[in-house]
Amino acid sequence: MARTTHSGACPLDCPDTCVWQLTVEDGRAVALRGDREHPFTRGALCGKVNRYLDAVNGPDRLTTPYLRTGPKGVGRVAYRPASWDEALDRVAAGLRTSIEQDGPEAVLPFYFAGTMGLVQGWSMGPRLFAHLGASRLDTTICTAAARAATESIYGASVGFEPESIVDAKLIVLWGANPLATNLHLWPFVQQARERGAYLVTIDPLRTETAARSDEHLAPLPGTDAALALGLMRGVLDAGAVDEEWLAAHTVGWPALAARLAEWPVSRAAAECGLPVEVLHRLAGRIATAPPTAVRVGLGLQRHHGAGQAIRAICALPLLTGDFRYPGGGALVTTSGHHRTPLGAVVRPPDLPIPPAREINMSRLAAVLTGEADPPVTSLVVFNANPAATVPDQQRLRAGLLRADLHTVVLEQRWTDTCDYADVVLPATMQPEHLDLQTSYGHHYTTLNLPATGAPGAALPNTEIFRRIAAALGLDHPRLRDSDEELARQLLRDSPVSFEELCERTYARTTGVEVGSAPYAEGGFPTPDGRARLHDPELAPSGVDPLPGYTPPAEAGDTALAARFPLVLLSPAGRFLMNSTFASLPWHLRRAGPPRLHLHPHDADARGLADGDAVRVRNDRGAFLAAVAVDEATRPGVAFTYKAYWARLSPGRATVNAVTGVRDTDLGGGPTFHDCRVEVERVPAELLTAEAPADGTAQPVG
Ligand SMILES: Nc1nc2c(c(=O)[nH]1)N[C@H]1C(S)=C(S)[C@@H](COP(=O)(O)OP(=O)(O)OC[C@H]3O[C@@H](n4cnc5c(=O)[nH]c(N)nc54)[C@H](O)[C@@H]3O)O[C@H]1N2
Ligand SMILES: Nc1nc2c(c(=O)[nH]1)N[C@H]1C(S)=C(S)[C@@H](COP(=O)(O)OP(=O)(O)OC[C@H]3O[C@@H](n4cnc5c(=O)[nH]c(N)nc54)[C@H](O)[C@@H]3O)O[C@H]1N2
Ligand code: SF4
Ligand SMILES: [Mo]
Repeated sequence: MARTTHSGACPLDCPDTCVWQLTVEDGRAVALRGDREHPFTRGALCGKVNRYLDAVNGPDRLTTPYLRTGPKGVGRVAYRPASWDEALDRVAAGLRTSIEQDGPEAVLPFYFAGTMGLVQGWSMGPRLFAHLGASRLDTTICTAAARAATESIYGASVGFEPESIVDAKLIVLWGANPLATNLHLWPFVQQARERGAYLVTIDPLRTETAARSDEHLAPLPGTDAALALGLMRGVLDAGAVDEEWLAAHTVGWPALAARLAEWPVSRAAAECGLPVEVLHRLAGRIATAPPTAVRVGLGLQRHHGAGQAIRAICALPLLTGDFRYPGGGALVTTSGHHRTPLGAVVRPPDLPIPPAREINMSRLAAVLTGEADPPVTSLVVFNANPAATVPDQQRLRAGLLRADLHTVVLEQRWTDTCDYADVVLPATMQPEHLDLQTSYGHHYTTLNLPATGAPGAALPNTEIFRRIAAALGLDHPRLRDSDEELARQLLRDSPVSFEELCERTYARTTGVEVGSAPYAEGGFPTPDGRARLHDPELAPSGVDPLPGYTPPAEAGDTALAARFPLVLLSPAGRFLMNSTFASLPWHLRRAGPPRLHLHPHDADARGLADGDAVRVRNDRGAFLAAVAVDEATRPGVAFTYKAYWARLSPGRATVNAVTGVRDTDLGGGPTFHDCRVEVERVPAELLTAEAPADGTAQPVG
């Protein structure tokens, strides 16, 4: 039996970007394990990716194109298999009709990080649509507020070197749950604790991470900016501001100091629902125990005030000059350290690119139901499953059902979104294609070479886009670049070459060394190298140039609270990865069915007990779940995990049936957690009722 081992990268939307070893036997992927040498992977993958081959070898892989023959929204019964030629003709005809009738901006590519691979995800697809003059996608769904906020204050999404967190004396995990979502950071955190570091987690929920911390602060959702302003004031009152470092390496400290006069610790404590002593104690620790490492998660930026919250949190360690030390400062993502020339790869100088409008992906439900003018009449979805993952699901569904909307979906398996497609095209998975990855949680670049063939007629996204270009009669050479050529273009500014990566798989590529303090002497990626505590460039867009407090929008709406008393959070759970694994039996079994976690106080007030079936609703829609009564949350705050599929959920709706389309104060990000609901008991049978096999059941809303 021919048995070979291939190193590659986990493609999922996770800050860890693990390097793995894949064993292939007779052309089939048979085993997967974490690379033992990689400094961040350290020999282990997470639980959900230990079972990644369930997804690769699953009987539900798409192996041929499909064309719709029946109504939209009823499921796979409305489709028939087709050849690539026939499918590509249909794709090209749909795109041509949109362009002829409403201009190229009527075409919208919709994609995100189903694969973090820069080749399959972010190169050829966006390039083709840019050349067509299609609407450009503003890819806001995950980190837009954090990106805008860190670009404002630090010049880019940069921060302390994550492996150096071992040198921190105080670690603050702020709106982050690494035991579920950034697992490989945890051993470094533990190492710091063995050396005496104190660990504080700030999260409205008592997550597995919060439970294993030395201290857990549970603020009211969406109030982090107030908390950060209060902590800054506490640090100032303690006389711990490093005036010299601030004067040398930041701008705007006098203005921010004046702002802090408005933020006595007691005001901040009242705003975020925490005892004032708790804030004093944490400010005292920050004042006296350098270095402090503030690892900021992405959960807290899914509130309306996210941009200001991230700016305020990122300002905090500047005040104490903590960036002077290895492992000191703040870190939201490492993305800004990786200098990939993505713009030039998507829009190469020799390829004509017409100007085009930009469309915010988080607003898709509104865009498809009237917000866009000219309307979007062609939607091409890849690396995303919007029917499950974007807010305002019912309205989105109405948009996707539009008879005049031509939808093409590139997928590995039949997702919720495929149910609304005119054409479904089968795509390859990571062991079957070439890709190149940086990371948003560490400093390494990884090459993933194909290790097996593809099932049936599945093709890499890149090849599908090259064929769509040809079907449209476009013959510019840049639309024929091979995957290897795209990888070489992406590595243009990298210290490592394609050949070296073929040998070594991964390399540290950012120039920031482990154990270093990259901003000890300033040198932030702003024009003058100084961090911006005051940013006048924000004023024209109506944003306060100083870090301030934008209260939650829906969660802070007291009138609405009378009808919808519960604030609902929907963060990531351990066993699913967005919606990617939510149709696989092992993963679904481990994750369990959708549950609504309620504090005993809120459960009692409604006469609800553990296991009861409830409808969770607001004016936008509803989903069904079983109640879990536990003290992981505070009264008035409920939570459920994101990422289930509507088609496989009771009532055919997910949590995104209740989340709304509303932008963050900065960056145009989504506000999934800024959401109010009420719950009511429904008959238990509703949770187990089988959806009709033909998919004709309507959502619960
Ligand atoms: N297992 C697993 N891992 C994942 C994912 C997954 O689905 N499953 N998703 C991946 C993706 S796409 C992303 S973006 C990352 C996200 O990973 P994280 O950055 O960890 O983000 P979330 O899980 O969304 O939220 C983290 C925590 O923020 C808390 N939170 C919510 N609101 C607030 C608030 O107002 N203030 C504070 N302080 N905390 C708040 C939540 O309760 C949650 O525990 O994880 C990636 N990794
Ligand atoms: N309520 C609520 N909703 C949320 C969030 C939340 O916190 N709460 N989090 C949001 C966040 S942070 C994110 S990042 C989004 C994620 O939302 P999406 O970007 O829609 O992510 P996934 O659900 O994982 O969908 C990715 C799809 O890409 C497909 N895919 C993977 N690789 C390839 C490939 O190579 N080719 C093709 N053609 N397809 C591929 C997978 O099969 C999968 O179906 O969800 C958001 N939705
Ligand atoms: S999902 Fe994250 S932790 Fe799991 S294997 Fe992939 S990169 Fe590693
Ligand atoms: Mo995300």
